[in-house]
Amino acid sequence: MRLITNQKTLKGTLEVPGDKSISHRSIMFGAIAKGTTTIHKILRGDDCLSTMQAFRDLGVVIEDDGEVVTVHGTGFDGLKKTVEPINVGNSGTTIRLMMGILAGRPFETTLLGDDSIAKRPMNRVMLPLRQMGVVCSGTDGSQFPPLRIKGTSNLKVIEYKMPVASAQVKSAILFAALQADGTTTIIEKERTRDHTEEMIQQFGGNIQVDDRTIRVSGNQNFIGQEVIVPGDISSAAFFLVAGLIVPNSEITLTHVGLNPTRTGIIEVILNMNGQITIAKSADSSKAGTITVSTSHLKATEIGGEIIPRLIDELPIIALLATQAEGTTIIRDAEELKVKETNRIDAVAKELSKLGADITPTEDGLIIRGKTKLHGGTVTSYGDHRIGMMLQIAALLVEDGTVELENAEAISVSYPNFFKDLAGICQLKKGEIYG
Ligand code: SPQ
Repeated sequence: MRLITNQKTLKGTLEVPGDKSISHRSIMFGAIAKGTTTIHKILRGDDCLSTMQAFRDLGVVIEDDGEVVTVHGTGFDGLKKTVEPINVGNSGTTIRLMMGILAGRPFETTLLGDDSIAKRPMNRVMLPLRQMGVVCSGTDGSQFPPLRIKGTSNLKVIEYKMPVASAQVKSAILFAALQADGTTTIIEKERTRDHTEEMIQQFGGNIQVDDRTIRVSGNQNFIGQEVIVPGDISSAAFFLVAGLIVPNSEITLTHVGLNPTRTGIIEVILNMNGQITIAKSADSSKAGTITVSTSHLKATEIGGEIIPRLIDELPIIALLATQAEGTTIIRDAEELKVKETNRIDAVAKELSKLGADITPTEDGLIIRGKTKLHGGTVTSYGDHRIGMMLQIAALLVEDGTVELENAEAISVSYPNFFKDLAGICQLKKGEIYG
């Protein structure tokens, strides 16, 4: 696909689609609750559609009138053995969180997905679940999907010190713990996104969180709720960076989720001298309006506890760093190697093709700025975030064209990305991308 290039100004206001992490979890909690859950502004990206289909396969009735998604909850006990394997497509969140939900169901399920899912590590979830009594394994005894998982109605409680900072692993253990007798304790390596903990409370359950220690008891009952999904800061990130690096720009993003476990990118933008203002919505302290404008950026160092709070934004932050004066260093981000693709290698390789000065390291990237970008042919490696990052990079290319291979991957988290971007670029009909 031919990308939009050579933009001299970006202007406008946009509401990005619903948060992917919260959309997945709202379907999951809707299903395991009793009663009806209505979900507004849900993300209808491919990943969340996979989660919806997974629960339909398990016998949950889910309606979508195009506005509101209604989940007729069955409780954990009402989930039924599937006839066919559950196909999670490209979605790591779906497969890992489903493992926790299935941990307490006394039947066997096969979980499979696309080529990328077949390479993502699952031992991080299987090891704690096996300690709880679940029988699970990957292909030929490996840790890789397709996975077979046989849950038990006698789940054991555990105290689990997490070896990786991962909200997916934490959430899988939490879903299993909710079906065990007694109290499970999880100690996080670093604090990660806490949407599962928040939803346990929102759906009427109890959970204790004391810094990195989380305690949750089993056999809790959940009641259906009304959920309004805030915009995804991980999707907003592409427009935040576009507004900072394209000349003569000002972009406003409304109703963006501002959960502190997700807002690391805002701290980075401020550290880099980015012009950014945030107005929290009166009705919700965890959403707000963000405005950015073209900025004279300086390099920064990113590592330590902030990493889980911006892990999915690191590809687009790397692009931001190519337009900052000085050397930016990203460290402690080895988790990037096990996302939809190896994001350390993909970012370094593809941005270098466009003229960036960027070196991959064992746990991050070294980016020297400021560089002028040029045209070329690049690939998303089937990774939505790499694809969107490359389109934002292309906006800066004055001479030549940029061709993106595997652009369709973007629909995983942002089906209308190109349409929204065309609006901000103020492209007229006929001047459209593609
Ligand atoms: O669902 P998936 O494919 O794992 O999605 C990604 C993404 O970029 O959209 C990661 F590739 O986001 C994860 C995120 O990296 C979503 C997530 C969640 O909703 O709990 C947590 C993070 O993953 P992890 O492995 O750190 O727990």
